[in-house]
Amino acid sequence: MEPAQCDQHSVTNAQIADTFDQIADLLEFEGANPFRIRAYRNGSRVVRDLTESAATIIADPNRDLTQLEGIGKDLAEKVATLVRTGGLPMLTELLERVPESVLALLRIPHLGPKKAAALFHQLHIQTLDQLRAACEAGEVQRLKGFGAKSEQDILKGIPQAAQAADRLYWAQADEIAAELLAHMKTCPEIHQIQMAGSYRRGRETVHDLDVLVDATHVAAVMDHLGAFSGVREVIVRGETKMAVRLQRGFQIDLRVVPAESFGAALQHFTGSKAHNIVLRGMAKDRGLKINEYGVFRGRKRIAGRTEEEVYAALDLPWFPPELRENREEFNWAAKGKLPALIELTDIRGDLHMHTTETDGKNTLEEMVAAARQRGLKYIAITDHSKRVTMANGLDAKRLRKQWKAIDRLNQQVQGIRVLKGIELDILEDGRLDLPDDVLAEADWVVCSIHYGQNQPREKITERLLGAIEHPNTSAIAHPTGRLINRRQPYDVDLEAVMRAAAKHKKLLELNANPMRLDLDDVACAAAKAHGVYVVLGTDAHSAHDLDKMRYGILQARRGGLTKADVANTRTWPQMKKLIGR
Ligand code: DGT
Ligand code: CA
Ligand code: CA
Ligand code: ZN
Repeated sequence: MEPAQCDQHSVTNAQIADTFDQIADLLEFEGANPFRIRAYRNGSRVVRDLTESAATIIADPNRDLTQLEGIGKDLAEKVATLVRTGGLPMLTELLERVPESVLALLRIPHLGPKKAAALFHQLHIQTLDQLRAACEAGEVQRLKGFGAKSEQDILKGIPQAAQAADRLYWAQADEIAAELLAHMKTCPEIHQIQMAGSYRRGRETVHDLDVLVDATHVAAVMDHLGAFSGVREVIVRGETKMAVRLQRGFQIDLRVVPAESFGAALQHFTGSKAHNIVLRGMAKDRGLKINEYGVFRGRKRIAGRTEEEVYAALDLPWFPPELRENREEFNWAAKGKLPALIELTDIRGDLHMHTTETDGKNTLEEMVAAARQRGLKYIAITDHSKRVTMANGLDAKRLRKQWKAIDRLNQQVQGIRVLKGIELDILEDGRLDLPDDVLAEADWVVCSIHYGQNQPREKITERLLGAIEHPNTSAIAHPTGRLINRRQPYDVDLEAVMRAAAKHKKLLELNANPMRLDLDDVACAAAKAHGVYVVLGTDAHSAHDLDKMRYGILQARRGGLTKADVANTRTWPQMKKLIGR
């Protein structure tokens, strides 16, 4: 078979967006004009969110990318060059001045582009390892603008930056996986194809994609992978195994297996390692052997074609991949009680979203229409309260005005109920950001800590407990404040928070934003054990952000949550009862 032609349409929107992001990063490192940097970041978002391919729009003589908001003449030309040639001279020039590896320095918390540039130009630091060595040798604190304290902070931030360079958000991996699958499916030699690894298990970050193919004509499949437009280099190509690197270093591992081993290989390469170790032990106990080729008694393969058959050979049920972490899954299986994990279609309402009144991109009316279109039965509008000045947070007067608009809207729209809500800041001193009489009028009050995140554990915990004990609150948003790959959770006694939430019938959020996913999977399981219901919210800042619910669903499933464990699978009246309102 011929490898896929590299025609005009092979550069995807995500690749264009990634290129713009990379340019923005490099420009930022060089200290370029902030407006110019922002133009690339905006352009990246616009292209990424397009529902049709940019290449298609360019190919159409009657259309023009500059018709899109956020895409000017300059960016439109760059997209055209990318589509035409697959590359961009501007990026090549930037990379001649600044090696790509220095961008890792920008991922260190609080190390802005200026300081990163100083490290690069004055100490010739290009990698995180070199930076660590320089910190340990005390060279960094001698630079102008740095001190002993900032040297310590940098040293502390290096592991997080290293992880960020190494692991993509699941949502980013998903974008790549979708493009890769679409490409691979055009290869007629492939009988079955599946993603395995941490991606299939729905982990919040993914190091590499493990792709499994059932085919007999191995070379054709490998040629086809090599022709994927994102591929930058082939790392290895063997008999059945191939690994390629994409732009920005992300790796894809391909394995080609025969049909009789496909299920065994899928099981094996889905992992996790810890889950597989237990399986090997169970096989041994039964006088069997399990590996990526099948389950064997002596030399005889007794299973391997499907995962179901592989697990059944060990008297086990098929495990949803999200549960395969060797936490509770084997205990549940032994009791015959695997939980029926929650699914996206179980969700009836979304209780965390913003509008143009604060930092959202779409109006109240647009958010309601988008929610309705997605089949949601109720939503809460939860714009920021006034403490969040950066987002133009609402005071009592503006909030009441918004609620009036919601009352009017509820009389006009059919099929969806709009709740009067607020994302209420828990202030640094523990007080709530709006007066009690306002909160008493709300349908839904979700409380957040946005400021004072560096306070000591007792103080943070006390602030959250205060919010939970308040009679007019409903839930705690993103309860640990972490940003995956960027910011550690604040120091909080989650046990105490969960006990209080159970006692006062308050909910804890699982924020579905792929950078938050807060509570995480382990904390979701703990909440359930404490008898606390979890509420899933997208924290949407635009209409299409409402689609992020599925990321939260994955994390909830990893936490072993069922439909019943998640509050907003209920109708709003049922849910109100649940929280005793
Ligand atoms: P990642 O890629 O770090 O996000 O996590 P995984 O779980 O995808 O890890 P990966 O890509 O190294 O391996 C995929 C699966 O293959 C893993 O979950 C278990 C299985 N596996 C089989 N043999 C080995 C082995 O020798 N080493 C590792 N690391 N995994 C193995
Ligand atoms: Ca992997
Ligand atoms: Ca791998
Ligand atoms: Zn929010």
